[in-house]
Amino acid sequence: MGFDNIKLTIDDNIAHLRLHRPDKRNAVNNGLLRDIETCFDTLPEIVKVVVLSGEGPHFSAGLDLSEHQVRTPFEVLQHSQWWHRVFNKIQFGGRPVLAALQGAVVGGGLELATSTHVRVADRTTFYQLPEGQRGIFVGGGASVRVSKIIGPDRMTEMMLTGRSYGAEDGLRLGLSHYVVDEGAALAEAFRLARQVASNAPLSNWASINAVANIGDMSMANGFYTESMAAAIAQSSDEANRRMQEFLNRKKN
Ligand code: 1HE
Repeated sequence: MGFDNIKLTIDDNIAHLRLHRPDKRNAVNNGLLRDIETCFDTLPEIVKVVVLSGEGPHFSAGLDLSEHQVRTPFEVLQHSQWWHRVFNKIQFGGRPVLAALQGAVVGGGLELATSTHVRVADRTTFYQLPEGQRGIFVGGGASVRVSKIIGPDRMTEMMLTGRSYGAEDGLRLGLSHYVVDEGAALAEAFRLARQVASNAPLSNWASINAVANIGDMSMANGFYTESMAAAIAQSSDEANRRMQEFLNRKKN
């Protein structure tokens, strides 16, 4: 399928989705959002894991400000809900998504990055929520996702002061999971993607869906749901096979 704003390649069981508006620092316009949505809607069955990256020196400059137009409150609400729908497809689509980050991961770019499951940042990466300076508010999920990662208190401070956190700060805060040398994020994301793809698909599914859902539950509901997910994963043929393989492995 041809896309105008992304490049998609599939090699073996790993899909590579590249945001492809480098001249505009991969700012997210409607076309780019639509391409991401279509891509996740139509990934072939063989794809087990997705690597998401941005072409050029920046992962994404967030919302495309040149598409700004005065909208009614209802139109803004619907537009924001579209972003939520698309990013939910990334987070809950059933496939692990790994992001390779560099340069700006700001505003909607940070909202996009935090909908992925593993984030590898090179040392040029910086995180920022400049919405306050632009006179708007987040609308792509940051007040849920970023706030869960760094805490509502720190997100409020980040928005008020417009401060920028570097890759190492991001590691401390949980925005980055790995920090690597400049230019090395994509290779590391692919190395990790191959490792993730070798897990049992059911375990990956539970790691993505069960953990996130349980995080929103009461303790009692969380424990019950964990037991249900364990029951499904642990009673599978694949779990039996993998555990037997481990027990029967030859020790040198
Ligand atoms: C853009 C955008 C954009 C760049 N929308 N066109 N996001 C922001 O407030 C971030 C705004 N951007 C920046 O701070 C900087 O561009 C960067 C730090 C990301 C990169 O700087 P630099 O020096 O490498 O590039 P540049 O010269 O600033 O930009 C290159 C081109 O990209 C230029 O266009 P040109 O036609 O003049 O070459 C810029 O106009 C264009 N560009 N960023 C549109 N964001 C669901 S709600 C989410 C709310 C938000 O995301 S708010 C945060 C918006």
